[in-house]
Amino acid sequence: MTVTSHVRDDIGVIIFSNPPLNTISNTAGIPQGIAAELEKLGANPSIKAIVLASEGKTFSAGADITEFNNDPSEVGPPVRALIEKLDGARVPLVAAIQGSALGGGLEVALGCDYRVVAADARLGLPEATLGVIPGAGGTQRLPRLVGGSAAARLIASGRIIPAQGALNIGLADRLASDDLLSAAVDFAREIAAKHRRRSRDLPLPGDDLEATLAELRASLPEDGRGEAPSAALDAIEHGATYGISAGLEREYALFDGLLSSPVSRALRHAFISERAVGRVPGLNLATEPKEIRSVAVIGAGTMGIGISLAIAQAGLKATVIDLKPEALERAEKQIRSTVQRDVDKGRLNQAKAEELLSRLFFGNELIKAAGHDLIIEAVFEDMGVKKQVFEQLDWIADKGTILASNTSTLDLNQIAAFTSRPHDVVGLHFFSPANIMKLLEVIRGDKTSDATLASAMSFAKKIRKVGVVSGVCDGFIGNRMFEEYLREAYFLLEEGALPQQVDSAMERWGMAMGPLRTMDLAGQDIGWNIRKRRAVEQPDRPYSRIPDLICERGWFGQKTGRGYYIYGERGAKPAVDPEVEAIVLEESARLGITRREISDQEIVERCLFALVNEGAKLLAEGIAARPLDVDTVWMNGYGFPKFRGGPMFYADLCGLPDVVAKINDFAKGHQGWAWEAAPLLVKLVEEGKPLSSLNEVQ
Ligand code: 3H9
Repeated sequence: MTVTSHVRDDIGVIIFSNPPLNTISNTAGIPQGIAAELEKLGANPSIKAIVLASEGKTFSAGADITEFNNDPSEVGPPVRALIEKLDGARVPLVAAIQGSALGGGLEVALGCDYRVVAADARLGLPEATLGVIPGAGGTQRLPRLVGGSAAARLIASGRIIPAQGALNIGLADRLASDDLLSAAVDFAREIAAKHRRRSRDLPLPGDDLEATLAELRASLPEDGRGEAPSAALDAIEHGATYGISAGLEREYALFDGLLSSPVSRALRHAFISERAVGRVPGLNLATEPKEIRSVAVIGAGTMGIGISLAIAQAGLKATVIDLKPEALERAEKQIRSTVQRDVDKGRLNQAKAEELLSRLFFGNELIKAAGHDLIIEAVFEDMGVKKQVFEQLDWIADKGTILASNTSTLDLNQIAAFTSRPHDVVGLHFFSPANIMKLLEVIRGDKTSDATLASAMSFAKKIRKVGVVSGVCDGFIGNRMFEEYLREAYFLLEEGALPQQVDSAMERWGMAMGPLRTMDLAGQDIGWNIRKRRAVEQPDRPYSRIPDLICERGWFGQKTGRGYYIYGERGAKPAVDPEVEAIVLEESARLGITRREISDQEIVERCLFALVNEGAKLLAEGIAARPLDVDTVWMNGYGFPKFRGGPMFYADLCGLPDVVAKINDFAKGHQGWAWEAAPLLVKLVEEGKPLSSLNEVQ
């Protein structure tokens, strides 16, 4: 990191640099460094104004969130002291903003009198998305610049606005047409003769703040998600009522308190983990990924269509290949109608839609897969079918082409062995709808080379997915855990709960969708097929008959209008099905179970600890490298709430000794055979360590 200054005639220029994103890091001494240069320039009487700029593509991503676990009394004070220094400067200050100016970065810019922005600038106070509030004056200064209502909306949502939007609301003062620093220096010269215009001295514009605060408060979720936005609104209101000094004091206290809240810790863990999954343990960092420009997707079913769309949306070319012309025709129609829906909803303009469609090609012979950098197989989930495809791809594909399978359950090592180049084979397990879901499990086979894995991870990033590496096992990380979660949900039904109770308990806890509703959405026939296969492969493994009893009636969920619930018009709330209730009650009776009241807490603990226990087994087997990989899979592919941080993070929060004690209790209850504390959990408890201690393993 460096902070330097120089003088351009009568204008001082401070430039700070802390790659890659110029965080206002305390440990790197950024606030202290800027303050020192400010003092130096301030002492020069010939200087009439000062420009504050940074090096690189982004002005500043804000405070360094990796420092938030430090003592709260050390987090806020350095940047607050810097802003006080900016307030006390003798001459007007101009911030020159390129790329992002977020959080503490924007707060430093708000400590300047004016802001000149480059066309690519994005400004915002997204702290609430990390479970905290702006803690260096943002809740007080932004309202004075743009009005209380506009500021409250921006801060509560964490919304980021582009340069022109910032200009429109008075957050920015000038848009630089090309050289940002020269434009900022010119601007500084224009305003040099004026008095200072500190944002803290501006009168709060009169607007409908009270009504806006009431509206926003009413819209906040009642669970942990509402905590930070609600605190931000309090700080804004306090400053509007009692003046800026009181407002700042309130803001600082709220920020400091939120730093250690479980919600903020979880959201920070989610943010950091989503990025850390890209650093794959054991993968040689020097491995150059292969550049992927065009992709062939084999299979024009639901997955093939979604994958092709995701690729084209990211600006790459995709060729959908299917031997059945009618399947291709259907795929093309569906792709066009999905893109048209985006145009109709204003998410895409017509020109961009045409461009996107022009990147999609269709072919009805496998030979059309030749010449692409990557081939993704998305055909029927059957080893025989996969064998045929991969044997042919082996002679069709150019040397060095990456061969990927979208299998969700089959053995990737076996698939790789159908080719003469298993080192080029990798799994790319997309989640449906593949053009929307963020998660991509990248499956590393026993023989997958580092170059193939690095290329697959780089491809994931390119198509804007969160790629998480998983080893080979039935179900990989996500579905293997999902099966345990679901199994426990069925056992709860046998014992006394009803589908709507299990789903509501999990949804109230924060899951985007309860387990049974999820099965209705995914299509129950898929799970049924897997259970049939399991019954042959693992005949001794008992499981609940309830889902089979539903499937036998042809009730596969939403697609058949009936599953655990009855589905009416699209968008209508699914109705409870008395016949499903009768099936559940009959099954309990058949098993000789006297049904009992089951609390929401028990439902949540049994379902979640089933996840935790299986996650720990995956870690011990090396299928998942770190707990943060497991958490990222669940938060990006299974609707696990980010404000809970993923199952493994949540287990640490509950305390591993308590989790293991509960698991041991469950082992004494109904279907207790399904519970045996994972040896890794037991070992960590004995050693007094949390799961997070395994995140440091590289
Ligand atoms: C705050 O400011 C509080 C103040 O109000 C109060 C102070 C008292 N800190 O996302 P990328 C890392 S709260 C630490 O892939 P992009 C990131 O983990 C903060 N590290 O880049 C990754 O590390 P690695 C408010 C950070 O170009 C690397 O940088 N600010 C931070 O796709 C590259 O990140 C925010 O909420 C950070 N603040 O996107 C903004 N930011 O390579 C958070 C990033 O080791 N940041 N890293 O895995 C972002 O939204 C995006 O990073 C940004 C760039 C859009 C800026």
